[in-house]
Amino acid sequence: MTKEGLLKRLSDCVVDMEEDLVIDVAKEYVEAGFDPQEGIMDGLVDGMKRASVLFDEEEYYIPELLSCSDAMNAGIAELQSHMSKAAEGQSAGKVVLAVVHGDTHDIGKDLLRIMLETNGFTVIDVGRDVPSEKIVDVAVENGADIIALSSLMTTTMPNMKQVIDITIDRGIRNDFKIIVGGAPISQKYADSIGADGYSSNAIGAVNLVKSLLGVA
Ligand code: B12
Repeated sequence: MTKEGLLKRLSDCVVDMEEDLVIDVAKEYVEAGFDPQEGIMDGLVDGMKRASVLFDEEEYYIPELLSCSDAMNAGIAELQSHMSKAAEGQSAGKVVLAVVHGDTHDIGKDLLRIMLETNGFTVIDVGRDVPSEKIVDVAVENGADIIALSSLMTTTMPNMKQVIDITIDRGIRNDFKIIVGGAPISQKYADSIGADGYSSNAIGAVNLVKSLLGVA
């Protein structure tokens, strides 16, 4: 089967909630010699995006979405096992990653972690629904280079600004580069809250972190 055909099957497995079949298709995809990272982004994540549209159209509800994300995660685990992590002690930089307070959407965050780790960054994943003070505390404790914030809801977006404001109040704003992302976020919004960068997707986020840290 062609690469496009296999990517479409990976995407379909997520939409159709095929948690077992997705593993077989993922194996077939890597055995055919195709890039696992592309399999994640152009196959599995594409499926999650299609599922999101069905949710918006009220064809899928929360239980279906959760089954789709289970299928996506099963596929990611299989593809990730074929992606090499950078050797220990060779970290390209330290990223503290969190979904902001009030928000439990962590699918995008988890993807970001995988992409950053496979590109040689050390990621301290603080989780989802994390109080702003805690995110800053963890960044300070770990001497982070980057704070990466995710928000999927318009109601929780202001908590990104809250994190930035805490670093300003504590006089440590220049100790970190702060980047933001998530479906409702835009470059304009990132600029308006004084963030150092924004990207609409996980691969763009890796390039953003690389450019902010001057890593080739
Ligand atoms: C899946 C989903 C869920 C799942 C979440 C499962 C999980 N563990 O994450 C479940 C079913 C549990 C859920 C629950 C809820 N959800 Co919901 N959910 C979604 C949905 C359909 C898809 C989100 C998703 O996972 N996308 C796929 C991932 C891969 O994309 P992503 O997260 O955007 O991440 C990518 C980029 O944005 C970027 N990125 C992400 N973070 C970052 C960070 C940085 C630094 C950078 C650079 C880039 C970056 O890279 C990622 C990979 O490419 C969205 C609709 C949508 N269109 O987004 C609604 C949506 C976000 N949910 C919504 C709502 C309202 C809720 C609920 C309140 C319940 C409800 N009534 O539906 C609860 C929220 C509870 C809470 N307090 O958090 C609304 C939010 C509306 C708003 N106010 O803005 C949305 C928009 C649906 C809608 N149209 O109404 N949800």
